[in-house]
Amino acid sequence: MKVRIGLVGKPNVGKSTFFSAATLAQVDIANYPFCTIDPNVGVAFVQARQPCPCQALRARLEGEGRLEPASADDPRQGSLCEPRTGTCVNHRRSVPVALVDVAGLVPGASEGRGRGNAFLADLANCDVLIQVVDAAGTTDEEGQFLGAGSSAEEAVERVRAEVTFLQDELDAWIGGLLAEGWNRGVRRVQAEGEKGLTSFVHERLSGLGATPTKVAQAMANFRDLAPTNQQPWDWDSAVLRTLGQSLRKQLFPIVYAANKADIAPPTVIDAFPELTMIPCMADMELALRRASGSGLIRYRPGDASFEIPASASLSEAQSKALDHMQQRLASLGGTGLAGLMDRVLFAELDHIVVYPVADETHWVDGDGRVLPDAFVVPRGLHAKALAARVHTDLGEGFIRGVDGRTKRVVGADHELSDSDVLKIHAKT
Ligand SMILES: Nc1nc2c(ncn2[C@@H]2O[C@H](COP(=O)(O)OP(=O)(O)O)[C@@H](O)[C@H]2O)c(=O)[nH]1
Ligand SMILES: [Mg+2]
Repeated sequence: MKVRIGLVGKPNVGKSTFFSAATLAQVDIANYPFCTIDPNVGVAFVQARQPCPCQALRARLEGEGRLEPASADDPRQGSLCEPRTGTCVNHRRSVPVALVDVAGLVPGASEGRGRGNAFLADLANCDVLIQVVDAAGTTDEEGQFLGAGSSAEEAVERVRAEVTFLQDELDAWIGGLLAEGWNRGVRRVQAEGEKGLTSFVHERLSGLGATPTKVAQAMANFRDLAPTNQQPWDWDSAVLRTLGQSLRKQLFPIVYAANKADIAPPTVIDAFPELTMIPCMADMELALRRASGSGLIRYRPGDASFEIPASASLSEAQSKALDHMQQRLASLGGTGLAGLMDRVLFAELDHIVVYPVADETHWVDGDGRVLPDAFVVPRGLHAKALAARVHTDLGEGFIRGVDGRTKRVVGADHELSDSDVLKIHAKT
């Protein structure tokens, strides 16, 4: 159950550039069965917010005199863990998420135009969306280039149109699914009351990732937004639209990548205080990762600068280009991509990273591998639910857990916190 992030937006905003940059790291595809199916699905790595537990492990081992401090030239800068996927350097652990380049946002997609149903099917599988918008306003509604030089007001209006456009498509899609069975839903309300309505909505939208919790939350928000004494069978289309919007916000939270920030009027971002919108430079991230991959520069995603190794022999043109990039990068405090992915995973989805182990003392798996797995899960996930994610048998046979840091025994409904290490005892 990997988190799936959908990249969506009108044509030519930079989705594919963003996707290439974010998924450039070489991964062993065999570990990620979901990427072999579709070239538009890739793996992106996001840095965990808390230090990897291998930091605490190192401190303990050094304190007990069982390990020498890391040497100054240690390429892993002290990290001890052996991640099965992702990396850990200086106790900064990266975790994999699935990223999907969802092309085909065109007017009327919800009615089957363009890639229509294929577009919606791609979206339905995503936990959260990143809408890439053209913050520079260089393209029209269909993504046709208008030429550079649009004013700040024009750029804001174009971005607003992009934002509204996706929301409207999603609302129309959800609204359509609800309307299709509304009469049946209404009969269930007459028979079972509010509970009937909630379970009807859940059934209609389960293909979109609706869960009872999300539907209940959406219903509560809807009741606040559209207080009405009318019975559901009397709700007019405006009330139903509000219901659809509340559901959309739960099912498809959207974070905005204000791309092409390098050529965008800086005030565009300020025009959308109600949205989570982050300036991005996808093509620069792609260029930096490629340059770093070929050894030309030293750059870590998320950094606001890069280094040029003393040994590099650069042409004058290359030096100039790199200087220019260095300035752009400094002015924005980075390309924005790493910060955006962090926001999506840890703020918008409110996920945490937890480390199941087979041994609560040494934090190893059955083969003696140190902290091999980092699971990205919703905050507060119960110990038993984590066990089930590790392996169905562990979930079914769950007896108890042991918190690897405190050594306390924890029960099935113990709520996990960020960076927890958990040993699971189960009947086999
Ligand atoms: N100025 C600028 N151009 C960009 C940026 N990111 C992408 N582009 C350009 O935008 C155009 C469309 O990019 P593409 O990724 O194909 O867009 P898609 O149709 O949304 O997948 C290409 O010419 C990219 O080089 C950026 O951050 N700044
Ligand atoms: Mg594309």
